[in-house]
Amino acid sequence: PKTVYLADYTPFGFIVDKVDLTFDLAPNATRVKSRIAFRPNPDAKDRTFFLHGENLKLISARIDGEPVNTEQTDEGLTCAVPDAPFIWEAEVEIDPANNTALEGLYMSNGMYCTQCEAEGFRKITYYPDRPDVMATFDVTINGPHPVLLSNGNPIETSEHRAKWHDPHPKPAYLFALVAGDLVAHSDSFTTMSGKHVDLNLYVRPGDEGKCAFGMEALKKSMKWDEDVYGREYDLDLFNIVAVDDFNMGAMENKGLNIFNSSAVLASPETSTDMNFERIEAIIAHEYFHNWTGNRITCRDWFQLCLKEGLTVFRDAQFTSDMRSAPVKRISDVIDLRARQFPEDQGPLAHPVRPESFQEINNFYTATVYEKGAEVIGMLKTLVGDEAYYKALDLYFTRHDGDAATIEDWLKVFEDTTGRYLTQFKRWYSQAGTPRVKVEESFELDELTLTLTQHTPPSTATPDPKPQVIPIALGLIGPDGTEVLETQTVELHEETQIFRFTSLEGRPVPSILRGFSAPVVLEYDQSDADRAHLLAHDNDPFNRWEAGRTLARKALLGIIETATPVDKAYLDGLRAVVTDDSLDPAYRALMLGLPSQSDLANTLHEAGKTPDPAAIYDATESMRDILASHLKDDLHALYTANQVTEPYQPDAEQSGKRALANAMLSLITRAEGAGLAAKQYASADNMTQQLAALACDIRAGQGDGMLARFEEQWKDDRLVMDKWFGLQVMEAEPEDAAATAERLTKHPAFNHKNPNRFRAVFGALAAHHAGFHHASGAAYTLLADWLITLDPLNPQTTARMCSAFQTWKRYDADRQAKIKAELTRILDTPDLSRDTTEMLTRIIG
Ligand code: BAL
Ligand code: ZN
Repeated sequence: PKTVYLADYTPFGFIVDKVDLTFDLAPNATRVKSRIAFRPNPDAKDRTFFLHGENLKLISARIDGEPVNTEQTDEGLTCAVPDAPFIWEAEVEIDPANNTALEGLYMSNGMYCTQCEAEGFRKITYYPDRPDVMATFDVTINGPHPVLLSNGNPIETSEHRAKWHDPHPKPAYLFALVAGDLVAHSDSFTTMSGKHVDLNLYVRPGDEGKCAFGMEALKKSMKWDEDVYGREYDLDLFNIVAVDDFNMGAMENKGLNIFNSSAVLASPETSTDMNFERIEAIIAHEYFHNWTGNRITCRDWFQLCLKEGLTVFRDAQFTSDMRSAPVKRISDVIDLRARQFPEDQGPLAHPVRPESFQEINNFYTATVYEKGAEVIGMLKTLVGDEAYYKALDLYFTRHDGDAATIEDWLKVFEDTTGRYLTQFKRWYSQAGTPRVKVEESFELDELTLTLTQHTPPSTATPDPKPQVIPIALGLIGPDGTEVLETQTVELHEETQIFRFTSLEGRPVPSILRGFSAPVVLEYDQSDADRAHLLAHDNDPFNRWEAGRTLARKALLGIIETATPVDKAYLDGLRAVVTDDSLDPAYRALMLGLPSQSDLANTLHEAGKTPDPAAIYDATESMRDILASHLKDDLHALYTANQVTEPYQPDAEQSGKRALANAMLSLITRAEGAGLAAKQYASADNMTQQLAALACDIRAGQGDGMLARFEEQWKDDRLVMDKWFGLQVMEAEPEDAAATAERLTKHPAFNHKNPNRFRAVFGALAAHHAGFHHASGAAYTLLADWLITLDPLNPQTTARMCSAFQTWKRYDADRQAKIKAELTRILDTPDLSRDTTEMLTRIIG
């Protein structure tokens, strides 16, 4: 496959002023007529007229009304064009019913829908399918469907025909079309300047009852973006459509967002509290793209983080405002460490702004999204809130309507603050997670902290240079009071020394508060100091972090030397968990243990070979120890955190349910599944029902309850995804692969549906001890299914390959088994570009 380089960017030779599209829908033979106004681009040197196009049957092509001869390849076509403005007209035929890749125009349960980001539009018609080509679109849809939607505002709707006009110039990746037998949940929003906007959430008949929460989330997002960023919506209409077959979570098409049904449909009976929170965040994310992504888009796909990092950062701010800021921050860091750190520290490492790719779909990664958002957070910390919002205002004013770059983005900050961001820019250009070593000394009344940064080299960045790292820190005195409020020091040299004087007695440093930078802190703080922070740190993130670090040490002690868990840690944890002045959601987070994959990584970094079975056993015994240490509190906390009011998916109630369910899990360990059965029987919401089912399976009681659950929910595809996933997640390690294999034979398993495929195989990959069971059965099973799925859906196949990205952590036998499977997949004839690129990088 061909590699594309950032350095090779050149503008397209033509400007597109206007696009007219007409669709005559038919499942196997949809006709797409395009009429596109081109003119030479004065800023471009190269005037090659190349239009992308894939899997298209060309029926006719004309320029200024005259038929033209074209030269076609698998990737597009060229032809001779006038050296003056001209009209290109083409008619192509496509086959949406057989489009299992879910890119371009495809069908899902009888409905037509599109996914064009990043390069799907070229599967709909011939076009310069690149984000810097922006044009206004008029779209006519002919088809026998009650609902016919496209971007922008409707200008004509009659039976079997609709015409849409989108006045905002946009790149083709934001094009969308939906046609089907759908019902709308409708509402409206009045913008800050008094403009009325119609809002519709379109779903399949039967799903009407699952729309209210998403609609409220949309209205809250619209209001929040006005209040916090001064951004107003710009069309008369905002439509969202839910679709069952979708590769991603959702897509921000202009005025017509298309959502994976799992990312929008919600009801208390069928969705967990976590589902509700995720839906609220994704709705916000896609809505926020209207300004950060659509009005200001990316010049080329290397700039993807320009819209994604910023929009993730904005949705995180939104969730923090709607819910609990500390809980959101801790959850995001858990997620970052689980998904982004392994990527940044393994063979798939790439900068937040990559410099080359073969298949751009492989770069919708945790690095571009989540590390991209962390970079924005650091920038905001470094320049301060006021300058941040001033810079954002300038960004919106200066670049509205542009296809912009990271250089444009940083320039608005430089112009606003007068500060050079040359070194800061390394966060965009260097791969790898920086490590910051902390050395501490105290003499008389002075504390000295020596901070040293080091980023391990990678293939993507063989010679990393020091970065600008904002380190928020505070000091906690011997009596537990804060003696230095949070201040942010900037580490930009390799080593810097920071001194704090006039201290009465040695304080305990609380470093990297709020996780102020996405780095690994190498700080050999004593257990006593960490216990002090667990008891007293007034930075909620670092208080949690102290507990987390102690838990990690305790687990490693069990794994490596069978060391009994330190009672001081258990007492400290108990004090936090039983402290009713603390948010229950926070206390539930405190009880969470570092993941088994995280422990494997810690051992690997220490030069040891992780044994997944030993890690699993240690985690299990740690949970038994927690159950035993907290045994006098479990029932009281379970009871105290029962919600008696009607179900609400808000932060307060979901926090209580999280803590009560953490208690239920420990109670089940100590006493068997009796209370779980009781909770299951009385649950009126999915959060409690599913938690009870998980406890029941873990206690080995699963079959009766699982069968009842299946009987109750067999017609609800989103709930059945949970049923599939949970069985794999809760399987004993030696049974995980067999459980997944058994589930693939279930009549409701459908590998063509990404949600169902991920329910089973995402769960298998996440089951550390099950996936890495010494038999290698899970490796073989996953490889078999990746080979099966690749010709149908390369994008979902390639993403799932990342299950193997940490393979070099493990012993020689496991490595050999994995390598054999990766090679077997790579040897498959006609393997997609997506999967080939991923596996080649992973094998290294
Ligand atoms: N742009 C792809 C989906 C998302 O990040 O919103
Ligand atoms: Zn996004």
